[in-house]
Amino acid sequence: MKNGLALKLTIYFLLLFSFFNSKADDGYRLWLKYDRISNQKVLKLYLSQINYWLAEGDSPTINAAKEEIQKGLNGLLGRKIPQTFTIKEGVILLVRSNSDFLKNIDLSKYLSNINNEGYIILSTKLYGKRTIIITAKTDIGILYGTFHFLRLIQTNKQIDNLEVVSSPKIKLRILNHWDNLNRTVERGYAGFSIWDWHRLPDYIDTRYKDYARANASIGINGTVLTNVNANAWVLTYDYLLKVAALANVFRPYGIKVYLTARFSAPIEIGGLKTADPLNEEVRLWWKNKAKEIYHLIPDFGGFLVKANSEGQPGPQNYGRTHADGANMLAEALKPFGGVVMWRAFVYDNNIKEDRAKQAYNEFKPLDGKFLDNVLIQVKNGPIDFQPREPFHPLFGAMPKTPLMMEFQITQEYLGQGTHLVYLAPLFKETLDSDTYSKGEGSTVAKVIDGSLFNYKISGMAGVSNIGTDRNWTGHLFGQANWYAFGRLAWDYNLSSEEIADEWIRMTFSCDKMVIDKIKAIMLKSREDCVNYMTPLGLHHIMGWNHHYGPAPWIKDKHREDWTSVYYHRADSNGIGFDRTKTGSDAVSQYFPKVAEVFSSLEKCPDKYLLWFHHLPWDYKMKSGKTLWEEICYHYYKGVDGVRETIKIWDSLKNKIDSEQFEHVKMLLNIQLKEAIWWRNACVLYFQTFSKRPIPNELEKPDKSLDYYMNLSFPYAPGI
Ligand code: BDP
Repeated sequence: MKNGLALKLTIYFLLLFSFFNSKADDGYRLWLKYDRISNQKVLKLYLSQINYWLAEGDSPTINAAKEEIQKGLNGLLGRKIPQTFTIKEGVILLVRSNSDFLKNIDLSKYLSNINNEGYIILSTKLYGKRTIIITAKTDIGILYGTFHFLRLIQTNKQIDNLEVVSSPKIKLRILNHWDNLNRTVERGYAGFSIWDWHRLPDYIDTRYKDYARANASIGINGTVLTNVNANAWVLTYDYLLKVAALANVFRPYGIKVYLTARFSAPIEIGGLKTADPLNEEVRLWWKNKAKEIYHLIPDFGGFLVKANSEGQPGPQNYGRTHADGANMLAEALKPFGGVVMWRAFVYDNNIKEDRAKQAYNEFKPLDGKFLDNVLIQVKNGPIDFQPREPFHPLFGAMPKTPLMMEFQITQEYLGQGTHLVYLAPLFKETLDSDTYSKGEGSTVAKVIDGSLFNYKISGMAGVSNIGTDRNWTGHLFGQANWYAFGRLAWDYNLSSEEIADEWIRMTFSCDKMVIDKIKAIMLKSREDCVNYMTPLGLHHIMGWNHHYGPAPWIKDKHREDWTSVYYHRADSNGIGFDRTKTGSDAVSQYFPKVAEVFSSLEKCPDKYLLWFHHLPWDYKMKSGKTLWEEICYHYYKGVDGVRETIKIWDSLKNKIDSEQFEHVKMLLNIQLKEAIWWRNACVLYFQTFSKRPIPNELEKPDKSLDYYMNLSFPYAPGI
């Protein structure tokens, strides 16, 4: 009888265990899972090293750090790690650098290397007891240090010899949500906006705090809540109350809120007849608006503005310059410490000039004309977040105006919600590019961190990929791009590989085999995507308006600069956009050293070839192949890359969480279908000009060009 009961119980527990085991991970917890460490050796070691935690102070930020360290340690170590109030053996100590606990140790050599957001983590002895000190000049520094320390445990790193000194290289590390007030998200592929405007300010979704935790864990310290294609309504009192409620949740986590300012707001919600930035009434309206905002949100970050671009209103509607517009807003925010992030993403189809040149032409002459709380926010490349672009020529060209970076985390042009594309290599490619603006080594990173030209403020923005999907980003690997953006904004010297390594360990497993395989997939994924979409410098050949899928045939639309033929310029002679002296001469916007490389057929890297040159189909490439063959091989290589990814992924079955595995597996199958679609559509289309065969050894497209040209997607997401 007894045995029978024992057997039944065993079976019951086994079933229960397997249920929980297969119930699996829905991705909500992002990289902050804090599951018990599975490697018993590592776990035992930590348990022998960590006995207590002690945190001094009780500001909201310190309380957040306390909550995090408690949650993190208890979860990761699978045991309650108690709080203590005195130094004991094996304590994790969270205190300000001027704490009495630290009065006997000399921190000066560390402190001089960190700013107000930086932190120090040291394994040492205090009063003869083994202690790990997490310290900073400020509470937010302590919170950042706490997240760093937890990351070390999550990623199974040694903690007995720590000497971490870390400080963000860039001041404003900001997400840009392209979220509309009706909760749709422009170019969003992960559901609706997480800002529940209707139920705010009274209803505080638990997501808001988890959002703040996730961002703080990677050092993001600002968020623009609303779309750059702005709605003035967010500046009305009722909405500002809602914004204030969000700001209250984010504040302990060091995150400031910003809003997009619609330039015509004084007319739309202020009842004025004009929005002319030199009109006194208009100026006063913005000043009063700023006062109202700061009354509700004392640490409001400022405004992000898209003006005179793609139909948005702006100062040029009144014959004024971008500087007039930006300075008016800057003046209103100035007394309260706010900034204006004015976007350089401007181009006009009525101007008969290569779109790639227009931002530079507009902004370069305004260098030095902006107030000191204005940053110019520049997209990484001169066109628009394409799978690959050379760096924007404005970087390095405005020594007297702080330029900040705008990256796109949401994958508008890189497979949207279904393609696994790890973006750190794309971000790094831009940041590491040498502008030569002050001689060799004048990288884009050094322009935007302010070090090259002594900018007083510096910033990096990432267009968010976050939505209401349970796992936040739709594709699980979208989380890696959010993560990578934050890590690089903190420290652009981290390599794509290091960042991937951290994220994989926290998301999947610390098992070496798993890490190696997933890392291999991630690190090649962006190049695979470039290959099956826009190899060799091709760009802007995607679907009309929704930008979903290939459509190199787009032409004869109301705006030439939104067509594909404008960019690839394929004809019977060849393909590519001549941006050298014989063409649009966009190369001349770069510093001579760079211009020389991009202009020269010998020196121009293959990856930018058709961005800068129009070349005959039989042009001899460095590989010995003709240009036509090379284009074909790249498209096929891209598809093969996805096939290889699927093979690697399949080998992870039963090695990682089953829900994660299946989720990614299904998406990879979509990615493969779409990669083939891109390849076939583009190769068949360009073949109508090249009139040359697809090389024999390559599989032939199984559908006709007509088939691809007739596909339509009226309900594609993200518009
Ligand atoms: C393009 C998007 C469009 C944005 C625009 C922008 O297609 O939805 O509004 O950029 O950045 O990439 O303003």
